[in-house]
Formats: sequence, C-alpha cells, structure tokens
Amino acid sequence: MKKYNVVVLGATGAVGIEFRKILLERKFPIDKIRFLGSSTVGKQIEFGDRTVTVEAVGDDSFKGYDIGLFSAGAAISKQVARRAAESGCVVIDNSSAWRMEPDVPLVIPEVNPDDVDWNKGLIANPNCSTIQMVVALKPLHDYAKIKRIVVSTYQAVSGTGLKAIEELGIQVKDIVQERPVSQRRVYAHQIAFNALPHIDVFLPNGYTKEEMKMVNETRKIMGDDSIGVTATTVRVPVYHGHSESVNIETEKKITPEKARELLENAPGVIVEDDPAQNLYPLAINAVGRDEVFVGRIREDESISNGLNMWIVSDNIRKGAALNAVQIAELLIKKGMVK
Ligand code: 12T
Repeated sequence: MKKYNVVVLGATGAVGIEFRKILLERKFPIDKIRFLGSSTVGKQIEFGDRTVTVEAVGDDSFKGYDIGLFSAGAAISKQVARRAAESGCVVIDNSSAWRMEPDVPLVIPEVNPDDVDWNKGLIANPNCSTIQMVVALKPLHDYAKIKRIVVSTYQAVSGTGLKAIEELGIQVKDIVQERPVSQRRVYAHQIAFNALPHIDVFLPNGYTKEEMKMVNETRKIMGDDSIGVTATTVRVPVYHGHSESVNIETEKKITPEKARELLENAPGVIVEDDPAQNLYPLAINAVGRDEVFVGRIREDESISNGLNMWIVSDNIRKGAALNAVQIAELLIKKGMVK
C-alpha cells in the first residue's frame, strides 16, 4: 500500500490532538509525519512508535509533503495555505479562511464528495456546527427538498480551543467552592453556569460570524442557494459535543417516520429517538464517536410540511479532525494525491 508524507499544522491544539489520535486509529497510510506549531515548538510528541518534535512553520515546511492537515486558525492559514498547495502539498484546512472562496471546495465526504474533483490543492473543512447539521439534513433534502432551515445551537467550549476548556473548569471550580470567578479571558462573559448568544464576532447585520457561516456554508455544500437558513449560535458550559435544535420546512411532505427511515439509512448518522425510554442524542454520549446523532424527530404542527429535530455530534471529531481526515482518505481513494 502506498504511504504518504503528512504534515499537521496546529498539531498541539484541541483539533491537532484529535488529528493525531484519528490518524493512528484509522491506520492512515503515513510515511513521513511532521508536526508544526507555534507556542509548542521543540515539544516531543509520541506518535505510534515514533517520537516527533514540533517544528515552527518555515519556508520549506511543506516541500516533499503530500497532505497538509491544518488547524491553526484563519490568520496563519491565510499566510501559508496557498504556498503549501503550490509546493505540491494538498491542504485540508479547518479554519474559516478559505471556505467561501469560489475556487476552494467545501467538503463533507458523506454529502458532496465529488466537489474534491475540482480542488486546486486547497480544500476547506466546513464549520463544526454546519457539518453535523448538513450530514443529517442532506438525506431529507434529497427526498423532500428543504426550503428553509431555522437552527439554534448549543455549542461546547472545546470549539474555541484548549484555553476555553481550561477556563470553563476554573470558573466552575471557583463557583462551586464559593469564590469569585478568578479568570475571564476567553469569552466576553462568564461561561460557567451561563449561556452566551455570541460565537465568533458580530457582523454589521446583527448576526455573528458563526451564524453566517451556517447560512453560507450550508448553501455551498448542498449546492443550493435557494435554501433559506437562519441561525442563532449559543455557547453553553459543555466541554465537548455541539447540540442543535433544527427546524426544517420542506417542499414535499415528510413524516417523522419517513425521516427516521431516511436517517437510519444515511451514512454517518445514528438515530436515537425513543422518548418513552428517555432516549435522545446527548453531547456526553457523542464524545469520542464518529457519527452524527439525531432524535426528537417530530412534526412542526404550525406549518403543513415541517419537522423539528435535535442533532448532536462531537465537534472536534466529525466537526473538525475526523471530517478532514475523511477528506484526505477520499482524495487517496480517488487517486488525487500524488
Ligand atoms: N469561533 O471553524 O469558537 O470557523 O467554537 C469554529 C469554532 C470558529 C470555525 C468556536 C469558532 C470556528 C469556533
């Protein structure tokens, strides 16, 4: 079996840690591996039976490497991704930097695998909240054509990175031990025992950038600009796993039973929907899992063709690292890596 030279940019961040786990778990065919970071340069990392030293990004970081898995934020990605691609390294970028660029495919392997065919060395991984929603909605769209989506998210702090996970822990401990909250650096407000209707920055239209990512990315991935999408994205004091309340209006009638059947046969989806047994998707159960979990599927009785559902997934896995590695596997399968 052919093996590939792989470079991970942002190798010690929350997504980087997951990249390393998933590459090993899935026995990704690796020849050379390189880990790049900024704050952790020089750190030695065990990777299978190798020990790899974290390096700083330099001019030659990508030369001789076939696949780049990037999760170092939009600013760094804007600086290096095109250059890496030009040097022959196919970049799969997890940041928001390139997602809406017309010459960059935005890919979820279960949804639009063939969009990788027109890549020019750079492929974008969608936003975590978008991925899990679209994995669940695509089979329903194919059957009944979705006209409009109304989504509210309940997003874990791990999406912001390791420093946010640490901050939630510190604040929870402070409050439980009846001390004043000692640290508030990551978010605009205390996150422990709270809910913040604010993810990423605010835009002139009153929405946050996270909300507009869900609107624009959903249309690009589905290849359908006629779908109306409106979103409210909320940070909740959960370490891992995003939850979403999703309402859809469809052109054709789709019953909850039909929706369950379609989703039970959909790739990457698990239906957990038995209210009598208190069974519905939960963030704590989705952690460490690859699939998107869907439940609470019920009719929207306020309109003629509408459904409500609850969609949960591990935001760092399917929402980030796993989806990117699946794109890399897809490129290999299609013979699109040199
Ligand atoms: N601000 O990939 O803070 O565009 O949870 C993902 C997650 C941006 C992104 C977050 C963010 C992205 C967050």
